[in-house]
Amino acid sequence: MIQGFLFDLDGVIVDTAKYHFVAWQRMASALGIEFGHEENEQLKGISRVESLERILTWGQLTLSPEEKMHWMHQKNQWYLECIDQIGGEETLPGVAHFLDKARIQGFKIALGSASKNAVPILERIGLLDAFDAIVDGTVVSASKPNPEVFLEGARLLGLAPEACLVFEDAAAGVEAAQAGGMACIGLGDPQVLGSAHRVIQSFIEIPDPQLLVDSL
Ligand code: B16
Ligand code: MG
Repeated sequence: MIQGFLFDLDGVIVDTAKYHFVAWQRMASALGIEFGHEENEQLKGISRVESLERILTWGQLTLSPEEKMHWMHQKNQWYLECIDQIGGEETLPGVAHFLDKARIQGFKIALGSASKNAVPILERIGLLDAFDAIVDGTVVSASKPNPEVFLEGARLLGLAPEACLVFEDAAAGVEAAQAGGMACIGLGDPQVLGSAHRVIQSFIEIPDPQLLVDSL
């Protein structure tokens, strides 16, 4: 019986992928590496350090540990410049309503994101208080598809993994949920998220959390 929800952040609660794109592209261009939307897609749900490693591999570039630290810091500064502008209007459709209703219906709610910027982003969009627990890139080190981020979320909610339902927009995140023994709702392209229990385009399709759980 599902008693709790674990939410990914980027692509589920707010579309920050477009800002990661701006910042990674700026870095890639400075390093002479081509970086387009196709590459950005492959970084969804992937940690900052792992994302940098992938971009360097694509560009066949080797950097020292100090240079890598420098570029990760620089990329994050550019990303934060974008994030500084966001507000509640950037929350994806139907999410705030779903979170409200889930709380009223007695579900426990945690965040399970790879981002180290999760708390300031939730503050900016006014949803920090909607979560009973936050597990983010400052807490866990293993990148999805490792299930650590979701297992820690379930633990903090005091629930068994099988009592949790994950919401994810990235293939690596769906894999992480399944590796942790949790059911998963995918948000986005069914071709990419086909192994999820169900794939939706937005929370508008599932306005009632209890009905969703009963339908699984
Ligand atoms: P940061 P999620 C992920 O968020 C993003 O999808 C991914 O593109 C990003 O590299 C990662 O967070 C780390 O973000 O640089 O802010 O620590 O989808 O797991 O909520
Ligand atoms: Mg995501």
